Amino acid sequence: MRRLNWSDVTPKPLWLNRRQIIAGTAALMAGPALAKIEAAPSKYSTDAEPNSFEDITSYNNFYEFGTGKEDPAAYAGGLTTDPWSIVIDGLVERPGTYDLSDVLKGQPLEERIYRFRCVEAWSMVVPWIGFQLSGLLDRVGVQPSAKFVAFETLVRPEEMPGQSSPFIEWPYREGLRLDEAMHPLTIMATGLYGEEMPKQNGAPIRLVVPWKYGFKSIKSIVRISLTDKMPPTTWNMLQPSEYGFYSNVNPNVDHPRWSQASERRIGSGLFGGRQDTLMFNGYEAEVAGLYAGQDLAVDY
Ligand SMILES: Nc1nc2c(c(=O)[nH]1)N[C@H]1C(S)=C(S)[C@@H](COP(=O)(O)O)O[C@H]1N2
Ligand SMILES: [Mo]
Repeated sequence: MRRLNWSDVTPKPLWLNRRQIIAGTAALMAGPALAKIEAAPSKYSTDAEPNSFEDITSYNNFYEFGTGKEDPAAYAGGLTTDPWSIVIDGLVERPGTYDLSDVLKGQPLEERIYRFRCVEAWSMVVPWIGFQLSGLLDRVGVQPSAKFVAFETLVRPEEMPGQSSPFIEWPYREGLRLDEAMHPLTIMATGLYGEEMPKQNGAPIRLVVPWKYGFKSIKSIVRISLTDKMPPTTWNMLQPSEYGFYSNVNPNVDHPRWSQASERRIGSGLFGGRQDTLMFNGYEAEVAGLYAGQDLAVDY
C-alpha cells in the first residue's frame, strides 16, 4: 500500500491549523494513538517542507535500541515513559528531582519546524513541539559560575536492548556551552507533528539544537547538570578526532572520513536528492555571533 506523505493530504496553508493536522494524522496513522498536543506556531520555524511523519519515525538514530536505522522504531515501544522525572543539579539555585509535569509547567509550547542534519550527511525537516530550554534554566536558576550544561539519557537495559552492548559507555551524554543552551533556537521537544513524542524520537523529552549535528540533540533526558567545566560527551569520548564538543554544522570542515559539503534529504521523490549543506544548518544569521573570535576548524 502506498503511504501518503503529509503534503499529499494537507495543503500548505493548513499546516499550522491544528484541527487539520490532527484530523489528517489520525486518519493516516496506524498503531497506538498518541496524545495530541496544542502548540502555537513559532516565528523560529523554517518555511522548508517537513518530511513525512513516516520518514521521521522510521529512520532514526537511538543507539540505546540498536545501531540500525530501523531498530528504534522496532524496539523503543517497550520503553516506559510515564512516570518520568529529571534530575536538575550542579550549579543551580533550585536543584532537585522534577517530575516531567513540573518541568513542563509554565513553559509555553510552540510548533517549530526545524532543519535537522545528522553528521552522517542526511537531513530531514521536522515539525517539533517544544519549549525553550532557557525558560527551564531560568526557572531553576543558573548560578553565576555555571558555564556549561550537561545532559544524560536514561539507563535502563531491561527496556533498552542496545545498552547490553558496551560500545557506548552509558549513559549517552551531551553538553552545550551556557550561551548555546540559553539561545532561543535551543528547545526541549516533547512532541512532533502535533503528537506526543514518539518513543523512537526520544520520548518523553529530548533536546533539539538545530544548528548542530544531530547527535547533540540527546533523547529521553533524565538529568541536566550545570557545571563550570566542559562536560564529557558521548561521541567525543568515542572518537575525539572525528567529533568535537561544538559539532556545529559546517560545510567547510569535513569529517575525517567524508565530506560535509552536501546532504541527502530523507524522503524520495518530492524531497529526494542531494543539496548543499548550509553553514550552521541555515541558522547562521541567528547563531554565528556565539562563535565570534573562535576558529571553527579548531573548535569543531
Ligand atoms: N540518547 C540518545 N540520543 C540521541 C542518539 C542516541 O543514539 N541516543 N542519537 C543522536 C543522533 S546521531 C541523531 S542523528 C538524532 C536522531 O534523531 P531522530 O531519530 O529523532 O531523527 O538523535 C540523537 N540523539
Ligand atoms: Mo546523527
